[in-house]
Amino acid sequence: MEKINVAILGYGNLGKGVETGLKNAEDMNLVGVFTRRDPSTVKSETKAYHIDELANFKDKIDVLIMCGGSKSDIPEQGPIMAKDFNTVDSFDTHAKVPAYFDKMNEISLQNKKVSIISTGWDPGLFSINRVLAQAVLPQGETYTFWGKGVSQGHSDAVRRIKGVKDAKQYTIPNTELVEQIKNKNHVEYQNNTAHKREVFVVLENGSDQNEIERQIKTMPDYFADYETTVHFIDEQTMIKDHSGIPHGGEVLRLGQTGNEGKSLYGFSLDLTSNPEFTASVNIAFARAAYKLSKANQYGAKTVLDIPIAMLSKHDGEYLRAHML
Ligand code: API
Repeated sequence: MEKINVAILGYGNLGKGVETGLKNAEDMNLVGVFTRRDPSTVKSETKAYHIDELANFKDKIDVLIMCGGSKSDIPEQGPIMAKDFNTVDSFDTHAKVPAYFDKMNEISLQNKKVSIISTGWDPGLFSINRVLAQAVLPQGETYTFWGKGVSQGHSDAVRRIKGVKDAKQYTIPNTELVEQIKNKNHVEYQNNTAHKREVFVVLENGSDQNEIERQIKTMPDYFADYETTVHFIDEQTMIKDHSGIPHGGEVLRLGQTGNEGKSLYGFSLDLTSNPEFTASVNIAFARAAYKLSKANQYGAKTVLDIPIAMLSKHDGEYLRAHML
């Protein structure tokens, strides 16, 4: 079987997760890990190369899985990489997805590439379920709950603030609202009032605690609209109490099907490792990116544009016989 050659750009938690996850993808081959750091300092299992060496791999990589953060890495790297590679990314700043899509679409179309943007679980699997639930229950309300868990996007955004050495952000849902919906009662819901955010920060020596707290709480797209609590802790406490990266949540839709009462649609995830699960989703979409490029279906796509069968390593005949 001819394998799909993939490469990883960025070797943080997500990049590591992709490297691990690829061990379960026998139809894929990991060409290498590419990094902005000195490759000799990167502790990957696969050979690491400097990002500048990507130019020598244009014909050797079928899909580049971009594992950087959404705050600054992906918006910068995406448009550059889409010139030379089919790409998959987990850009998760919901408010900026439409503009990012347009940019990636223009570049990937020009260069006959496929760029699947904003994969993962939210945006990603949750988005698919929001659309599905609304399509089958048009009379109703959709609710998304995250956590309690560590949002990589929010944690990364805090780590980018000057003076912050390390940070973890927990998203905490209002579980009373969840219970009410599960009892088939509609509730007043907005993302930012149905969740609180709790941030744990380790400061660099000499940084201004009040200023950093202000920057976190006023950060648009991430914290400004939420009730946010910030705790300053030392490095030891971070390691002892906050080493895990669990997450999850659920998409619920409560809808009226006719005269016979309400139906509850639910999709939930309980993740021990947010980055490893996100990576597994990215890998499945990398497979789809490869198939789309073979079918000359160029341009930017989101998870909503991809036929489900393209995510599977199995062909249509197998899926009809065993999965339908
Ligand atoms: C939160 C959600 C989940 C984010 C999931 C993923 C991540 O606030 O917890 O960054 O971990 N937005 N995009």
